[in-house]
Amino acid sequence: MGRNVFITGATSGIGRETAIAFAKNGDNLLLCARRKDKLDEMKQGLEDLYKVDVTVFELDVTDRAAVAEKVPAMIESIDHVDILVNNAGLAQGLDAFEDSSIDDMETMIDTNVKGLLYVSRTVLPYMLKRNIGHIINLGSTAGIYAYAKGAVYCATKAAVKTLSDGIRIDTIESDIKVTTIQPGIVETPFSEVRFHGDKEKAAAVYAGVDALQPEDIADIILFASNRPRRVQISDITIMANQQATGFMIAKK
Ligand code: NDP
Ligand code: 8X3
Repeated sequence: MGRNVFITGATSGIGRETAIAFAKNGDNLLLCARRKDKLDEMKQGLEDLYKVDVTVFELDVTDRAAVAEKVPAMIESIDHVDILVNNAGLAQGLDAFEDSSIDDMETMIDTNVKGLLYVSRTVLPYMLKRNIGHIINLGSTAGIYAYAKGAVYCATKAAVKTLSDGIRIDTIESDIKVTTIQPGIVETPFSEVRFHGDKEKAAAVYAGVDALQPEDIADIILFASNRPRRVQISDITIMANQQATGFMIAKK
């Protein structure tokens, strides 16, 4: 029988490809994001193709009250969650700290840190009740190596890594696993979101780089989830072949 996999931010990029990878593996999905039309399309496509159960719901992870109201109801409707992939996240702006928009800073902190906390804090008690579960958090090489003009984004991803470690410590007596996935440059709509819709600026980020593709990361997330019960992968860092640290990339 397939596992129940809850993925946040499933409408695009890494989250979308991760949903596809788990569906291909025969797992059932609980998917959320803000764009309900895209979720509905995914539900239909994945159920038709892979004959798995796909439940979708609109959720803004920064909305604490909505997380508290909707997530328990959705979990109870599918019985339980085996795996939570905290993928919803974004960067906003690429500016020197002194020029950065405080609104952008708050959006990154609210989404990447507080949103992940709201969802994890709600899901974890359900996992603890069954003494089994796996939380997989999307960190980034940006959380390991700060880069110019990315101080707040990098800080949010460093926080993801530290939160994962802290939750792993606090659940040590149970069979809960916690994994941080730390990708380098992955070609997704991430940069278009970062540059507030400026497609030209976004395309320049990936020009001359054989960037990671979202399905590369999805494969690795699926691998981490498929280890025997005794095996807990704490962190995986994945870079493009042309990449050496967070922003050190040899462009061709
Ligand atoms: P995308 O922009 O393609 O996808 C981001 C996803 O997050 C979308 O599905 C979006 O859905 C969702 N999302 C954003 N804000 C919210 C919110 N408030 N509530 C619910 N869902 C939300 O980017 P990526 O796939 O590249 O990014 C996915 C994760 O991977 C992020 O955490 C990112 O930081 C991380 N990452 C990305 C890397 C890259 O180079 N691309 C490298 C390392 C890590 P919707 O708009 O429908 O809500
Ligand atoms: C997102 C990718 O290149 O901004 O984590 O570090 S990057």
